[in-house]
Amino acid sequence: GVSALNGRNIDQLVQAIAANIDLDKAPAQLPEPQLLVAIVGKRNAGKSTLVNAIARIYEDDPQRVIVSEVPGTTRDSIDVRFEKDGKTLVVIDTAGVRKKRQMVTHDLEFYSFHRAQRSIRRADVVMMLIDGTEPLSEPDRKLSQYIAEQFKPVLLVVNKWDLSVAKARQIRAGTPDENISDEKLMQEFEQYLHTEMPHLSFAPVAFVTATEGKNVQAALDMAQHLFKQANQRIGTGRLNAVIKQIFEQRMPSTPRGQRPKILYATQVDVAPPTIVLFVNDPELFDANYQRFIVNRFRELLPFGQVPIRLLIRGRDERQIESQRGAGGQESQASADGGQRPAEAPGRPRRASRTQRKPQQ
Ligand SMILES: Nc1nc2c(ncn2[C@@H]2O[C@H](COP(=O)(O)OP(=O)(O)OP(=O)(O)O)[C@@H](O)[C@H]2O)c(=O)[nH]1
Ligand SMILES: [Mg+2]
Repeated sequence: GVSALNGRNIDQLVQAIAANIDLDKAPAQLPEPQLLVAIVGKRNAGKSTLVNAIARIYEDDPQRVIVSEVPGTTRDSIDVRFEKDGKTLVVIDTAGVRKKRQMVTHDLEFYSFHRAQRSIRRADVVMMLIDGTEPLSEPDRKLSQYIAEQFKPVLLVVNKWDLSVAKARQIRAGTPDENISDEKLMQEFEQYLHTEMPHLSFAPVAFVTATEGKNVQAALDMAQHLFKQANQRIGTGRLNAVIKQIFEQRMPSTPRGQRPKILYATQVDVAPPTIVLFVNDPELFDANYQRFIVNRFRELLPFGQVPIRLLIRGRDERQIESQRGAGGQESQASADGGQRPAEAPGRPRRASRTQRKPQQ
């Protein structure tokens, strides 16, 4: 017997424990999550229903699957962890963002948006859930704006597609359009989203019915694909060939006598793909021209559906660039024109995140 009170046989116990523990085999910590998907959207869009649909996909897998709920870092966000084939998917179910007029006080509205912002910052890929039965509203616009500012890969997920299609056909009852096809309705909705949220015009759109799990697997595959896209590296040779082509197609318009010149381009980071353009005079490359470059990059480089960060630097800043982010003037443009992200590019990051590789 062992008695803690008088120390009887404690040494034997310690030996027995030591003999049974091989510290080399013990996991030092939980494995790093491979893909973190934030599900955000306005209230009642179907976020939790989608998370449950994802869980059903993973549970139906004949192979061993672990589904566990881990309380999120904020009170009302939940990290749900899935594992399959040694790969980990963490889905953050975020509390819905409400309209201001639904708020009891202004503070509550602020906190629901604040929690969504936090989930977006943590995510590798954002699934922005849109209620297909309603027009876009203020929470959608605020969320989309923030996602763009953070340069996050985003999939626009139109949910409740079952209801949306039924409603659209009902409205058209008695008109030649009453049997409008699913494809046509999707095209119309996609067009509507990209017109209303031009800063996310590059984002792919998925149409799902979360309650039936319909098209949910395809949405997950797309999220995975966006993650890979955002983590690609383009060699300097290829990049400079592309930038030459773009510059030859169109040069920035400048006052007479000033000659804009591009010295060279190089990709300095992934997620978001970050491209530095060294030029003779950054003043000659305005936001409009930067937007043009980013859009052409999206056509000519394999970054078609993800945000791209462009930095313009002068020739004297080349030294600085070798110690990324150490200073220097920089300008940047996203698709909708030069919004600055909340954090400076080249900010120090946790090593674990930079080293993460996209999974297969
Ligand atoms: N017909 C239909 N109903 C849906 C679908 N997805 C969700 N719903 C319903 O929409 C309602 C809201 O779903 P939730 O999953 O709770 O929405 P949520 O976004 O998590 O809501 P909050 O967390 O409060 O922001 C529920 O009644 C769901 O059954 C869908 O694809 N089709
Ligand atoms: Mg919910």
